[in-house]
Amino acid sequence: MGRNIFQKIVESHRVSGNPTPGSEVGIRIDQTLIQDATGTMALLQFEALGMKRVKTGKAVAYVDHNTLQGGFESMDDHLFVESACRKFGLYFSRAGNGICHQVHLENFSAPGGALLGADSHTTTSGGVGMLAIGAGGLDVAVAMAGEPFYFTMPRVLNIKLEGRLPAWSTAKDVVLEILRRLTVSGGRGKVLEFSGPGVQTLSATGRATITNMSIETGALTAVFPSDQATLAYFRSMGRESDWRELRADPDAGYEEAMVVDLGSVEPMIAKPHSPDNVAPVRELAGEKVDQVAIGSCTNSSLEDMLKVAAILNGKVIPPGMSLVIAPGSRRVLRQLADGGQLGSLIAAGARILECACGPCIGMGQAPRSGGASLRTFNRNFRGRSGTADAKVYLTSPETAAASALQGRITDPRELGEPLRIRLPEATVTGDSMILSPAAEDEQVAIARGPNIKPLPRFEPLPDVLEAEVLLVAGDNVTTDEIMPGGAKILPLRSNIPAISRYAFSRIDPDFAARAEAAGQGFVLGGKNYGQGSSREHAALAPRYLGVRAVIAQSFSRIHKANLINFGILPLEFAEEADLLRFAVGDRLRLDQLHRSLQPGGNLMMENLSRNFAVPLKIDLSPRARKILLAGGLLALIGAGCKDK
Ligand code: MIC
Ligand code: SF4
Repeated sequence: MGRNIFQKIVESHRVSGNPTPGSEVGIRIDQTLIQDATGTMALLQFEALGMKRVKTGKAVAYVDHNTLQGGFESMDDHLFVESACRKFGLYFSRAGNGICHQVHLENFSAPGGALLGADSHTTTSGGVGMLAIGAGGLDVAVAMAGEPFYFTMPRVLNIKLEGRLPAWSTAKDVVLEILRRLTVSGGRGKVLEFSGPGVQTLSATGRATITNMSIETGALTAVFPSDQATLAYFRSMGRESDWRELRADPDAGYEEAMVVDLGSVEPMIAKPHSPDNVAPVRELAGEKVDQVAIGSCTNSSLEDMLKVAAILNGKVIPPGMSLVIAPGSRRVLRQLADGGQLGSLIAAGARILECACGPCIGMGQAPRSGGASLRTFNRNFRGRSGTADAKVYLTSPETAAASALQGRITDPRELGEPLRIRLPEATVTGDSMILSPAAEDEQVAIARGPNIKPLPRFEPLPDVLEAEVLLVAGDNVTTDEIMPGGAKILPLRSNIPAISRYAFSRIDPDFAARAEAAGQGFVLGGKNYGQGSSREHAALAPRYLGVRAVIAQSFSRIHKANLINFGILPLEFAEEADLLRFAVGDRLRLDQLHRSLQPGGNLMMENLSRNFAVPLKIDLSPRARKILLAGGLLALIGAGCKDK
């Protein structure tokens, strides 16, 4: 039987393991990506590994998350990242140059290559046929050191695209439809691989919108073939020589299949507060919105911006509406300026934001209290916008622009005649905002501001853990709830003692104080615990506060790997319903952990307060068990970090 695209790339990069679903494999990584919110830690970890230079083909760091610079912390961090890049051999994309995924797609993506990024939406480059995976910063630091990346081989879900999108339906509507069907956990343990005649009707950046947001299903990643549309994109970026064709064999096999008829995809919208709460836009048409935000790594390509400009051209937004637009990269912004479309956006009343993540991660533009904000982004988790009671909706740029003009949720089909935009064959090239590293023999001093605190070190796993339940959480807890972002907290990413004060603060503002008073403790959760971002701070900060185990009904992939990397035991209830038998304050005991973590070992969790015990599931690879016993990955590797 022939091979699918995922199998082909894994096969050409595999260094260990058996490539069958459920087995752990290790792959060689060609490129890495970090950004300023995850990258300071990743670079500190890289340094702690004792490395002198990165060993991956291309390693890039982007400044795109912490660009508000409301205090000294962020700029200090940026100078740290810039100097560390020069020293260790990474390319450095300067603040304002754009969102990591958009800029990476434009400048570095390579069909058939393997990219590991310290950001969950690294999957964006899957749109051009790359195996692009999001991971915690430590996994990326280890990959930069030339080590393989390990993951459990997923099942490949073939999404066959038939037909052609009708006027006003977009790639964003396709991925919203996929989320409607799969939900935020339906992609767990899977890779989404796209095929079928509909593929060729989608542009490369449209495909990247789909692979970007596919991560919201919980999938490992998503990948498209690399074909003539991909070639056209690489040509327009002046990178034709980086293109190569990549397709599944005609007789390729897949573990699962789904068909999406593009012809029947309507404009869709994700309602508050989850990306899978999807309905057709027409069902919500007429609902008032106060704010429209266009941009983010999902929808900020030149194609998206040209469509928005065409809709807004010659019109003005109504009073009471705040419209903000952040092009994904400086290249896109310049193109809009050169082509005159920026003028249309400005004249329509749009507030043009810096090319950065901005409102997507709560860095400014928080909606009004109780307000409704319609965004072209990928996540609408409660409170992520910065306003706890705001309602955030996710749509395509077309729906967003139409709604901005009406001040109400508007089905773009009401605009009548289909849009006609012309994409230039070549875009501006020569990215002076990406700095090359220094020569290997050049002396570079690393700039270290006072916000950058040493990495904490954690002790090996004891044989017995006895502590109280600090929190009982529900299903689909997001890393935004475990370790929030936003203008106040995000600048503390290089300072674990300071950021740990905010762990779980959205769920329970007293969590940090209670955990500290208890000395150590357990967190209990429902299904898909830790969905969303790759931020390892959602493991690092709880561990710093003394959380030693999370016992949940199931975990999201990246968060589970981060828990392991920082020595927090991720355990599952053998009987899901047992979760209901525990409450905050119960004293629990896990005995003979060292023996339980041996192959075939089992584990009971005693509730000393209520006098019963329940069986737990240990779903961990031999490698993960070793890391946990050592007290985390850095401890296992013996990296030299300072004591906590
Ligand atoms: C996000 O969209 O939540 C982020 C901010 O980009 C994160 C990374 C981070 O927390 O720094 C992600 O998606 O991994
Ligand atoms: Fe930035 Fe938002 Fe994309 Fe995360 S999802 S990388 S915060 S634009």
